[in-house]
Amino acid sequence: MSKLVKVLAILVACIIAAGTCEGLDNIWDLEAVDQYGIGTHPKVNASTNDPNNRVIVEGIALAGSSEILNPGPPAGMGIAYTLFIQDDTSYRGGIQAWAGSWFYGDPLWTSLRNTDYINVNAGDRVRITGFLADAGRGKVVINHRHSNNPVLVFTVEVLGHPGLPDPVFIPSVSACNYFDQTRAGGGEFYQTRYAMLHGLNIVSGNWANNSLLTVADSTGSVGMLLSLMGDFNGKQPPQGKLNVVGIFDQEDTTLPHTEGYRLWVKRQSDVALALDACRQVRSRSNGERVGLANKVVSRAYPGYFYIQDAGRTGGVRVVSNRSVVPGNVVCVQGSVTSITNEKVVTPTYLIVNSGSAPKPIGVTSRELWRMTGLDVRGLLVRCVCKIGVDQGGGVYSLTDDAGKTIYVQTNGVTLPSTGTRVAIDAVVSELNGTPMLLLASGDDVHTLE
Ligand SMILES: [Ca+2]
Repeated sequence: MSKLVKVLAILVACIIAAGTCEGLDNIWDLEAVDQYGIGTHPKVNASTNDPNNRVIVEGIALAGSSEILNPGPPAGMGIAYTLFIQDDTSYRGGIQAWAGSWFYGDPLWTSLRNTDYINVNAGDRVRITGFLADAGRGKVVINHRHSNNPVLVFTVEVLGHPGLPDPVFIPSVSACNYFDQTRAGGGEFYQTRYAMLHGLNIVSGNWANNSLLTVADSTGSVGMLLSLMGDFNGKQPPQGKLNVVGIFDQEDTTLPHTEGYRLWVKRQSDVALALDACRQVRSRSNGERVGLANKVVSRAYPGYFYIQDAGRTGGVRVVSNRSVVPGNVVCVQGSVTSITNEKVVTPTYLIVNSGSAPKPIGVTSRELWRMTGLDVRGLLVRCVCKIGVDQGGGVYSLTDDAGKTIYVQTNGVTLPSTGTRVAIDAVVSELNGTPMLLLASGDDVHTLE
């Protein structure tokens, strides 16, 4: 579903729910900061004697209530409940809610875990009602003001389960590791949003649960916090640069609160090997997790599409039912699998942005058979050839001026009659070592004579 359709759907849902959205606070507005990174919204640290100072926010939980901190019950030191929710009606805004069990003790904590600080799954749409605070760590949160007063308890309700949002792609570390009070960019823009960074090296820190590492690319460094409740212990990160998805967060306990940005990573499977080029997927093992950034969709087919490097050096198949069109710019994190010996990527995370449709590279059957040293597999090509004969299963043979036979999978497109000279635009795949053009549309068959 496109962002616009999503927004419209939510608006319609609000209207149907007759006023449910009325009185909702805008998360982005609640997170406004001054030059010191201190929350400026009037309800930040406002008197809890006035129930009207409560805020009501709705958004998508970016992690389950047991994925970041251990919420118990029972109560105990370090047993805490936290949620990060992201606004799903705009491209910006997220807020954290937090409660510490040791302020309550049992049986109150156990009771509250059933009534207010309830279990939530990642991807749940939730509503949180409570008081707003700036706890002096660089962000405005909903919490209980570190009190056991029942009036200050915030309430979490689950409204549905639309699933996790696509992460936002942060183009470089330098785009997120600085403070900008206006929030036009920098850490404040990305704070409490689901985000992807690509091409990170580990500078320092241990690979373990609850460990804060420093990671960097050529533009700068930033924190990366491995979740206390993650599965990092005893594992190693991929050997090479990293592609990572997590919750963008800030923890800066000293004034000004303008540093301490970090990506809070939930689990090992959200960390992948960052690849530069699509063709590098071919040398990875099945099951390995890889990430590719800013690749261009060449053609889309039922159930999959191809992406290629902007410089047209190679391409790879992405197995997905997501609606994409040629020219979409894609960032993907997923696992490597094989389909008839072709290495493909099945995404866990997929980010789709707009762009310009790529032009095909002209080839002959010599390039398609890799007789010239060029490797055009996975790329959008144009091949001038004559239509051959039906091989069954939607496959036709083709011959070109270089004389070699190649094949095209028509995918339901009706070809001109045998012997017709055509230029075919298609992505190059292969079947059992034989070059196979994958036709996406009748518009890609140009009759020449
Ligand atoms: Ca902040």
